[in-house]
Amino acid sequence: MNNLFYAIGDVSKIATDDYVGFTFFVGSMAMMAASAFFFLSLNQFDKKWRTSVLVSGLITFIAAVHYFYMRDYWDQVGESPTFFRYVDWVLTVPLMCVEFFLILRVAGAKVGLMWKLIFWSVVMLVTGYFGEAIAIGNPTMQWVWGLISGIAYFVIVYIVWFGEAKKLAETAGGAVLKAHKVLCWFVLVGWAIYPLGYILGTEGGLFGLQLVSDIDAAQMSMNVVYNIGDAVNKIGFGLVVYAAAVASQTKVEA
Ligand SMILES: *C/C=C(C)/C=C/C=C(C)/C=C/C1=C(C)CCCC1(C)C
Repeated sequence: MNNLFYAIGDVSKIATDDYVGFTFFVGSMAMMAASAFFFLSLNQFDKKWRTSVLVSGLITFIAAVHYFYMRDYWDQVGESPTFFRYVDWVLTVPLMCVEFFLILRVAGAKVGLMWKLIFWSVVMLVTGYFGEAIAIGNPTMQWVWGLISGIAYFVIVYIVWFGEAKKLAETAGGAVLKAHKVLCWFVLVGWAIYPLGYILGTEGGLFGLQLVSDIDAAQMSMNVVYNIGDAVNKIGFGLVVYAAAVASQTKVEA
């Protein structure tokens, strides 16, 4: 049974109580499987949808590669792979913003909307990184960076739920409107998992929340929460786009 947890090229063992190592491993496999699924489905879509599904595959594939690195880092260094984590996010979250733009193109979405979303996502992640990597051991600064990051997050929530993106989705209607709605929920609920991980990972907690007693437990729970968030959001997001592509194409053919 333990053989299950030997990764190719790296023969270290994952202890049965190492939930972080376990979720890194399962995460990397899930991301790989999802990538294969999206890439292999590309031929069934016409040009209009192919790019969107391709981007779904790129998001999970980039994550898969980072998960292999993060699993090894966790195993060999025994610390949070903060750097790899944020490199992964800074590549994949802007691509999720691109997805919003791509599905809304039918309604005449402008490239400016894409750059706006990308800009705020980068602000959200860079300030988050400052809070996690640079302000470490300084709860006040972690609070400040977390707050700025949270504001950027809410700008994104606003744009997709009520702003420009919402109006375009209504113009598009049909499968696009439906997909946009689900993606909006992913951003509001699915992405909210991350600030929870951030709070959990901060020594002594944040906002007066003392959730876990010591820094090791804090880092452990943070990584498990981030890993669950990544699986839900990256694979889920991709499947929503895939389903929209299938739905809109079936309608055209019928
Ligand atoms: C695939 C990866 C995704 C969808 C990552 C999303 C990350 C976030 C929405 C992170 C948000 C954060 C805050 C809103 C405040 C605290 C710092 C962050 C970066 C964890």
